[in-house]
Amino acid sequence: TPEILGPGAVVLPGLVRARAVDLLSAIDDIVRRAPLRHMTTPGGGRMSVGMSGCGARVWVSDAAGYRYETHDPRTGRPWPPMPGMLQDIAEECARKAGYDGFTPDSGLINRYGPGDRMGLHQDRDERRDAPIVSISLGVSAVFLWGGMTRSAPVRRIVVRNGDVVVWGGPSRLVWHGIAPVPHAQHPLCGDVRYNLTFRLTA
Ligand code: MD5
Ligand code: FE
Repeated sequence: TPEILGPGAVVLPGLVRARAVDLLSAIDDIVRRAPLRHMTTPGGGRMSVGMSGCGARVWVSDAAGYRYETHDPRTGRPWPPMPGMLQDIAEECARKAGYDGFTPDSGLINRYGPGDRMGLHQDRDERRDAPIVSISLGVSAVFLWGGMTRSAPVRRIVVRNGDVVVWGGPSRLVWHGIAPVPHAQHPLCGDVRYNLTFRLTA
């Protein structure tokens, strides 16, 4: 039973849970070729989340700012291509949320260890006329769903292994984040939470 978060924003609980093992093995393949790393923010902070990705372009952050890059700055190589399975799952998730024909060109991987978090932010660096599909794997976390301004009230939504969140349209620029991930164990991931987000960047 989908839950509506707001206009254009939907939670699809457990939609990909039966495919979690395949998704985690796709993540493993990608991070073997493009290792997870802690990016630096323009303000000089170190992100607690480990990041990598696949597809034509992947989001990076460093002292110069936020942007999408075609090559992994750490290896100098192009990012691993997006596996067809991931492309297909992202398209299916978007369709079930009411967005037909979503063809992401970027798959971002976020890895959260115990206590890691992502502060409230907006995703402003990619196409805003396309939705974002987010898949949660491993340890449960609390997703922070704010409003159109930084100071709007925040809803707390538990996201579990296999849950999918899709948002676009009027909700595309909603402020959001992830509360510190609890010290917990998941049979497939140990004490780790992974988030996969699919976006259109060009
Ligand atoms: C995560 N990732 O679980 C979080 C939340 C990110 C990011 O925020 O930018 O990689 S995934 C849910 C999400 C992502 C992007 C936008 C919105 C929600 N939203 O507008 O509500 O690692
Ligand atoms: Fe985000």
